Amino acid sequence: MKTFNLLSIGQRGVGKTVFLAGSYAESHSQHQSDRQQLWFDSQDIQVQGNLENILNYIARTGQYPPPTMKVTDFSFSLKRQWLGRSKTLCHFRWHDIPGELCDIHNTDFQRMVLASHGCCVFINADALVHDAAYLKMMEDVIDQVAAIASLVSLNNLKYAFALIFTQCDRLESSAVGLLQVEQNLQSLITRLDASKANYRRFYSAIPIVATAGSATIKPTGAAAPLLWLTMELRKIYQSAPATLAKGSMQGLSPLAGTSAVKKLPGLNLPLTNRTYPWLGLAGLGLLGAIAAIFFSFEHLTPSVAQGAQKQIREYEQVLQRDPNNSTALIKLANLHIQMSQPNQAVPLMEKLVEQDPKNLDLNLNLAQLYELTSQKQKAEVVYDEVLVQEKSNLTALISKAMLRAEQGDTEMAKTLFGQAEKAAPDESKPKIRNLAQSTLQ
Ligand SMILES: Nc1nc2c(ncn2[C@@H]2O[C@H](COP(=O)(O)OP(=O)(O)OP(=O)(O)O)[C@@H](O)[C@H]2O)c(=O)[nH]1
Ligand SMILES: [Mg+2]
Repeated sequence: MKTFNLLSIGQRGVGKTVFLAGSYAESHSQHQSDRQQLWFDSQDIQVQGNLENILNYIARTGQYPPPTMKVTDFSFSLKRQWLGRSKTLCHFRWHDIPGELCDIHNTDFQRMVLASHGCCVFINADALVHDAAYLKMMEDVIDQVAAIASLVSLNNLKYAFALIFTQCDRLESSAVGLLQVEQNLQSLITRLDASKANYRRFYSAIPIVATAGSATIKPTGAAAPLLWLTMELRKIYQSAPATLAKGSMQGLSPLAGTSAVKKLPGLNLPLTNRTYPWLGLAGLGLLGAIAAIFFSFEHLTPSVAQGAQKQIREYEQVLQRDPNNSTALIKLANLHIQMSQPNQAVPLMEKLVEQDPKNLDLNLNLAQLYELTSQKQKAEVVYDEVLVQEKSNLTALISKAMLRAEQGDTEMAKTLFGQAEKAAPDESKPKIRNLAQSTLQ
């Protein structure tokens, strides 16, 4: 039976632990009160004990639990009531993490990203509406989620995101409040839509209510995200997903396949090297860049990261003296990509292309950086320019085909995939055919 790993992304105090306790409590009470068909449970005595501890703490003190100090693992089984009998559908694991762990520079978090099949993204609805600075604080989280969505989309992987708006009971009028939540989170929604991500929004409200001499949580909408996520993953994995990662990914997280990229050496521009990274051939392309954003820090200790910052300052000084120094431009772009700052690499790459417009590798790197920073139209313009210079350039043909397919222009995508297949060496033709099939299905 399948076990899905659910990642949680959310800052300190957003409501991850309260959500977990509320979700468990709601799932159980719904199941007990109206024999709810779907619910989840844990057979693990330690997990049950940890959950009881949280709920007892609330009952005893009338307060929410204290902040999480260390990662605690929770394992659950998703169950269905059927004809008076209960059947286990799948298992899932959830790590309750302290907020600061949710940082792409943290190796434990990177490992969790790679092992995950789906993720819960926590957003404080109350702060989103009432705290003007909150959206700015959320930028890192939004970048992380958008980067995972890009990685999934570029590799044609299957993944599901539950966007969980927490503390909704604090919003005065739910209708107006929820509308504001929607408006304020447009930037994330746009980026998820651009990657055609499989996501759904959930509104969780877990107030504490006092009852005779005791207190308890009264959750609403807290069980739904985990039920949806696990059912969705179950559905996805029943119809064996087409992945571009090598071999079958059965039993492994889809993102785990991309960890192959992590073994590639640090980014050395030109990134593309005229290879076709998402066909599993050697080389670094956009996938390398995205993976680097997540994973390059695995071998970057804090002192190495500091060293990179120092190098950035040094190359910036070189460019102040000599703005067209191409070595400094390349090195600096490379460092920004490694430091998860692709936006800052873009103008540098634009300058490099301006200096050497006929250099196809540089053009392709620029296009890939545009894709990475959600500037798809600009990326397509550059792919077109590459194709003017080299009409059977495989990276440009395939990348443009994927972009056209994303825009719903299946005809054009089909034509481009056809051209790519024709131009590709024999051993790559089946891969291109598979890619076209899974993209256009
Ligand atoms: N009213 C209300 N408050 C909530 C809710 N969820 C969380 N809170 C508040 O948010 C605080 C933090 O919630 P936690 O669940 O501990 O947050 P966390 O994300 O686990 O935070 P760390 O463990 O510190 O990373 C709680 O102490 C509550 O004050 C909710 O649904 N309603
Ligand atoms: Mg917590």
